[in-house]
Amino acid sequence: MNMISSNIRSAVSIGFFAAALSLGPTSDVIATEQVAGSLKLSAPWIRASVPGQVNGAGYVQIDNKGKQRDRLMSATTAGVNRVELHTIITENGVAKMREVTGIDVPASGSVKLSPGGFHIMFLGLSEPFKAGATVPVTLKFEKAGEVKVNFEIKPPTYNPGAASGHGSHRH
Ligand SMILES: [Cu+2]
Repeated sequence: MNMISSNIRSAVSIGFFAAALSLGPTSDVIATEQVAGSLKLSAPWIRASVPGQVNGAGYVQIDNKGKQRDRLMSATTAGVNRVELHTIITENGVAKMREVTGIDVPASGSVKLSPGGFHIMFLGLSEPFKAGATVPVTLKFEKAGEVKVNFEIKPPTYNPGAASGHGSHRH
């Protein structure tokens, strides 16, 4: 019986990686933008793990065309112990991560999850995040409900905030 259950477990795990690999060639098409109700989710990405790293962070731009505020309540994905929503605060010159209960998306406005601020925290990775793969994440919003988003894994050196001035765009 032990042998059977261990065979099943490895079959599931191989299936997971085959699915992840098959998304690779089309990831540019599916990962750039997604609309859910009045929300638009753009450029979802996760920083690739460096050796020894067991946690990871995900980022995405969320625009709200609606007249009502929405709120990101939680996120889930396979292959991690726990997913939390975090922000970064600075106390006495030291940046620290803090869990938040939700991230508001203002009416007719936007919120950008980005390095140095709000992020989706993946805790206890069963496998490292490898650049070039995608991670399917389900985001749960108060009003828009559940939205499945494919996060693209970018190299550890990727930092879109440093390379362009688009981060300051606001409405
Ligand atoms: Cu964090």
